[in-house]
Amino acid sequence: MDNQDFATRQIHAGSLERENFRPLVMPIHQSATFYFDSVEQGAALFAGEEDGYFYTRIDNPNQRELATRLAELEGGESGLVFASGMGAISSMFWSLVRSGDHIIANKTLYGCTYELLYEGFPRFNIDVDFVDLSVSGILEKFLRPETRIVYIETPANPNLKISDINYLASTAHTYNPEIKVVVDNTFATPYLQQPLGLGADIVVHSSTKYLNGHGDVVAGAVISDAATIKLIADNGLRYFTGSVLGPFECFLISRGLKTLDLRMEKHCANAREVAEFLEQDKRVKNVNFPGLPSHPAYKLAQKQMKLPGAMISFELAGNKEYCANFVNNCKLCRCAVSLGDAETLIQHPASMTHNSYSPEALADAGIAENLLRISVGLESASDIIADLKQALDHCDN
Ligand code: 7XF
Repeated sequence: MDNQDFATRQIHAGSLERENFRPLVMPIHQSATFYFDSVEQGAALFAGEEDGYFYTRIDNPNQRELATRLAELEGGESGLVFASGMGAISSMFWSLVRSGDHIIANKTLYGCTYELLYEGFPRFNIDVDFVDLSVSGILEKFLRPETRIVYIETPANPNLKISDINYLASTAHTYNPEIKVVVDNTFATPYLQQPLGLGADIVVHSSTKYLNGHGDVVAGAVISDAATIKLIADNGLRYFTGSVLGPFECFLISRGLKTLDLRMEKHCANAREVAEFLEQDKRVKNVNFPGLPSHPAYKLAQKQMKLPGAMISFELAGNKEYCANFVNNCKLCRCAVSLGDAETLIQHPASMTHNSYSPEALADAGIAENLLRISVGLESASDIIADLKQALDHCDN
């Protein structure tokens, strides 16, 4: 080293062997590339003849550990992590569909997923039917030989409709075992609901939400059988989207995941209290929360989910301006999109998360202009309720 130039030494001096530490927590492998022992070893890695890391768009220890943990929690063979929920969803779709295929999707979906299916895929001669898949006995009417994917969110964003995963999976697979039934499990998380165990083939996530839980990361995940995940890794992630999750984001999500059960229990307990408060207030027209006996799928939610979750949507007995006035007067509850954070967040789906829907499509999906959505946080339930109550009182004056 002594006789090397400054420019060389500032890069190489003091380099430690990389494999001899034993940290308890997985370190952040913030490296784009990994060096080979030899040309032959590099070639073997590229050819898939040897397991290991060579480039972070393909694999990285932080990605692999997080994906493996998520797969384990969802009861799947294998997993992949992505730079966003949309990265996960689009990488999954692009890997599985081709021109001429048909997709059956739930009518109620997060706005950008809807846009991908409504605006994006028809450009590539992929036909999509939007169906209210919470209705029992409806799927049979839309299945056809070209159907490749059945896609749902349950509970659905933002109206909290529940679809029967077991019924949808068995109906689709009886018609054609090759059909992939895909469930966006973002609202429930694997702590509350495990779609693969109910017969679904693929689970997708926006890990931005409860999985990370702290509102400081945008990320996504897909979990499925090993062959499907390999296909999505080799196609969707590697060259269709390149939507790779950075090692630091993996680290943060792995950290958040350690408390998923504790957070979900508190989120859900708080949400039940908030939903009960909203339902008894005359200024609230109706409340969508799978944990209320008034929810149309109350029984199914009990069967399919460990707890009813912590997302609530509700219509106020007033117009859009009344709703805006209410939200503008919330103090503790922040007006923001996203969900699953420690902070309680409230937003107006028709103009925010679901503004990609036309007014007709909003009405068809039951997303009224006076519908608000609340992601109940981890604060004290009584403080959240007091804030909502004072904002409602304010609207009356
Ligand atoms: O790409 P993202 O990590 O934002 O995830 C997209 C996504 C996928 N599935 C569901 C059920 C989602 O809710 C989302 C994102 N939803 C946020 C929300 O509804 O507040 C997006 C804020 S515009």
